[in-house]
Amino acid sequence: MLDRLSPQAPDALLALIRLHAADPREDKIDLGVGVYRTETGATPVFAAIKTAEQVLVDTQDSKSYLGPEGDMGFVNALMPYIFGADPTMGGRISGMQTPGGTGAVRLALALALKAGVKRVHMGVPSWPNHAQILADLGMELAPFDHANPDGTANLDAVLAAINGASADEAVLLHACCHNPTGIDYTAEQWAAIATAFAASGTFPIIDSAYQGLGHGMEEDAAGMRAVLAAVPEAFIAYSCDKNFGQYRDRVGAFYVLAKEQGALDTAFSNANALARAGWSMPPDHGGAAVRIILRDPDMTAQWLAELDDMRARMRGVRDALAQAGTAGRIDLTPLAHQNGLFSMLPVTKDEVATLREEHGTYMAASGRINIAGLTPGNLPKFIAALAAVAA
Ligand code: PLP
Ligand code: TYF
Repeated sequence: MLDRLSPQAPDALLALIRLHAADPREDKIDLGVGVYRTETGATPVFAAIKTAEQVLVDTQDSKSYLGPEGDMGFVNALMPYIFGADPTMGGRISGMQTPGGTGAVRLALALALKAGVKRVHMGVPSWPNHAQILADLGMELAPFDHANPDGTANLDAVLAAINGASADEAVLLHACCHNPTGIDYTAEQWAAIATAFAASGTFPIIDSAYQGLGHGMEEDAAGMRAVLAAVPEAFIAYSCDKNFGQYRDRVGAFYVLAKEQGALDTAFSNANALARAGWSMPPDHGGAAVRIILRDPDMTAQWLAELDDMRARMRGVRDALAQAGTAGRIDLTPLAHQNGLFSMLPVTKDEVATLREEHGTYMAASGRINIAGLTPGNLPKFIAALAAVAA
């Protein structure tokens, strides 16, 4: 039977991890997979998480099953950070825990499919897994251009998608720190997007995987909140894997905004059934650590300070790149106005290969770089390599 299977390409981003690890050059530079790194290239566990994990070890008295919804203390403690001062919007938002943001995106799209959505409009390029999950669910992807050639977000394209979508279609947006471009909608653009969703009745699915890595926890949620304030219904897929540094512990949540409580209950009875058929229950540890942090003011302050440091360091790298001006034909100045872990460089696949082979500099074939892979130590080398290759 197994001979009926054909080999599949590995995840290109995850494959880069191995390629980089196998490179013996000491001055190699890893700008591949999206994890935060310090100035010394480390991806440490947050101190606030370490403290919370110790509390968890000391106080957890059972590892018995919870349920498909996971740790509701975690799910609810996050809500003020995501949704603001009225975190349930008058009892219209509820959530459940998922295995990472990936599980949340999967659940959002599977539930949309169950509710009759067959086609999802999405700005491209996007995180590659969005398209893979849609394909796996047998849903159609209707792509539009996320950005204009001048590096601004393409408002006309997203408005056309929202206004043109039919009742069996949805529009998927990144809440902030767009992966892979770093190009986010401005506040004015979000306002126009919210108005279009409200007027058209098109269903919004919002993926928030990087809250706090752009301009701040509140600032990064503002666009999404503008949409939620304007619409009757929406799905939100959330990840804590970047803003709490929990990557491998797979911490995420799925939220639904509905017209009223009865609709929420029905939505979650369906979401629970989908979760049971997929992973049964989410892993507990990382979500429990987040809950412990968010219920303790000191740990919360420590977490927010660590997030501030991450954000400031990435801003510093962006500013340093922009100050360099150009590298060869590449204009680096737009990177200062982009957000989060990623930006795209206008390099060819061949140039990406040359950067890797001749300069030990690893990035996605698309030209996406992980800003946090750059440090004061390797930035001059990176700019020189880029100038040499993209002459
Ligand atoms: N959504 C986007 C846009 C992402 O870039 C990622 C990747 O990290 C995810 C969701 C999934 O995150 P997680 O690692 O929590 O599954
Ligand atoms: O885009 C990235 O690098 C992150 C991490 O299948 C990631 O979002 C990459 C691929 C993947 C899961 C997470």
